[in-house]
Amino acid sequence: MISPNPIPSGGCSASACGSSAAPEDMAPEVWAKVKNHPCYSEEAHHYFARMHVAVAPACNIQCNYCNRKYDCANESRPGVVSERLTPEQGARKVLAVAASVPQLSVLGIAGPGDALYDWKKTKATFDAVVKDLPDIKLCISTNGLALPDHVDEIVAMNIDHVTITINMIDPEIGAKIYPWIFFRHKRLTGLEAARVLHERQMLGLDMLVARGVLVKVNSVLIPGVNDAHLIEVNREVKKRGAFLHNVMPLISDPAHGTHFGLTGQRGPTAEELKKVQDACEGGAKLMRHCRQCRADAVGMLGEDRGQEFTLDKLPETIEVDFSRREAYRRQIEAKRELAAFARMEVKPAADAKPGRVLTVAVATKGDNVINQHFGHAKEFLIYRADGAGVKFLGARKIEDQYCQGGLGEESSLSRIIALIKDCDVMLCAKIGGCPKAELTAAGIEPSDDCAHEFIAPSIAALYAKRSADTPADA
Ligand code: CLF
Ligand code: SF4
Repeated sequence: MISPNPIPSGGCSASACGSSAAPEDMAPEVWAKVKNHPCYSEEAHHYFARMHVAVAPACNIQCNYCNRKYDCANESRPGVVSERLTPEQGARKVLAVAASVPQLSVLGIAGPGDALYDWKKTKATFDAVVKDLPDIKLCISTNGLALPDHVDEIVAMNIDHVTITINMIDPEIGAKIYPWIFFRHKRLTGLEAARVLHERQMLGLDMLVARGVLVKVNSVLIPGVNDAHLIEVNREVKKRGAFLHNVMPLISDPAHGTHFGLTGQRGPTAEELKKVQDACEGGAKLMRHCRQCRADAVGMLGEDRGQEFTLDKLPETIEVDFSRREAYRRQIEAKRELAAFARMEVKPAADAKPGRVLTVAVATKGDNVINQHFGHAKEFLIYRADGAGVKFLGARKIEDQYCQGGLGEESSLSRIIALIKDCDVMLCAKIGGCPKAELTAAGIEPSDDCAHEFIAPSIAALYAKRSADTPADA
C-alpha cells in the first residue's frame, strides 16, 4: 500500500496522474475553481480551511427556523455570533487569520443575516480583503431573494461560489417555512411570499449558472414539512445546473426561540437525514461533509478557531507571509499526488459478494490520513466499502472527547460508542486498552494498525482482507 509518509521530491507529471488534474467527471476549469474550496470539494476539505466574517446582520425574509439573535441557520449551527464586525474589522480579522493559518483558502459571508440583502457591507468587506489577500476565494451564502439584483456584481468581483438555501420548489410547502418576506419595499406573507421567494431563487440560480458561477444549494430538512419534497428540489436544481446539493438537518430547540423550536417541530434523526440523502442520489451531486458551521467560524471544517481571533486578540500590525501560503499549497499538491496514486489501488473487489458491506469510522486530523488518536478525536468520518469501492458517507461530531485532561471519560465513551454503533470497524492512529475492549464488546473492531496511512486504501485493503477471510457464501 502506498504510504503518505515518504513524499517524493519530484513526483510525477501532474497531468498524467497527479491530483492537479481534474477528476474524470469534472471539467478542468471547474476543478480549478473547487480544488482549494473545502465545501465544494470533499477532497479539499482534508487540506483547506474556510472562515466566515459576521458583517451582514440584516435579512429580508423570516425563516421559521431562525431567530436573528443567533447565526443564520442557512449556513450555521445555532449559537450566538461572538462579534458582529464592521467591514474594516472583518477585513482585518481575515488578514490576521491568513497570517497564521496557511490552510485558509476561502472567505465566506454567511450570516447572521443575508449577505446579498446587506450587500453594501458584504461588498465593502470583500473589496478590502482582496486588495491585501489576492489568493483568497470569495464565497457567499444567500436566501436568494435579492440574488438576481446582484449577479453582475458577483461576476465582476470574481465570486465563483454562491450558496442558495432552497427548501422548496412548491410554494404551498414554502408557506409552512417562511411566514413573510420583504420585497420591493413591501412585506408579503403566506403563499404569495413563498411564490415570490421561489421565483427569485430559480431566477438567481439560472442567472448564476449562465454566467459560470458555481452554485451550491443548501436545503434544511424539516421532518413532516419538506422531507419527501427534497428529492424534487434535488432534481429541479440539477436540471438548472446547480453544482452541489447539501441536505442539512434542521436544528431545533425551544431555547433558540425560533418558531419551529417553540412549536415543537423536531429536527431529523441521523437515519432520516441519510434516507433523504440516499433518495436524492442520482440527481444533483450531494455534499455530505458539511459541518453546519457558525457564521463566524474559522479553520478547517469541523474545527472552530474563532475564539483565537476575536478583535481584542488581533495584533497591531499584520503581515501575511505569501511565500508561506504558497509553500503550503505546493506541499498539498505533493500530498495530493501521493493520495491520487494511493486511490489507484482502491479497486472494487472482484469477488465481492453482492450486499457485503463494511462500514468504517475514521479518526483523522486531515490530509486524507488516519492520524488522530481515538481519545482526541472530535469527530469521525464514516465510510462504506462494498464491491463497488470505498465511499464517504459523512461526518459525525463527538460532543465530548474521550480523553480529557489525560484521563479517559467513561460517560463520553458510551456516547462515542452509541455514535458509531452501526460501524463494523473504527480506525485511528492510537487507542488505549480500555476503550479498545469496550468498543470490541460493542461489536466495533478498533484498530490502529493503519496509523498514518491513507484512509481510502486502508479501508479497501481491510475490505479485501475481510472478503478473502470470509467464505463467499458466508
Ligand atoms: Fe462558508 Fe458556505 Fe462558503 Fe463554505 S460553509 S459560505 S460554502 S465557505 Fe460549508 Fe460550513 Fe457547510 Fe456552509 S461546511 S455550513 S457548506
Ligand atoms: Fe434567518 Fe438566514 Fe432565514 Fe434570514 S435567511 S431568516 S438570517 S435563516
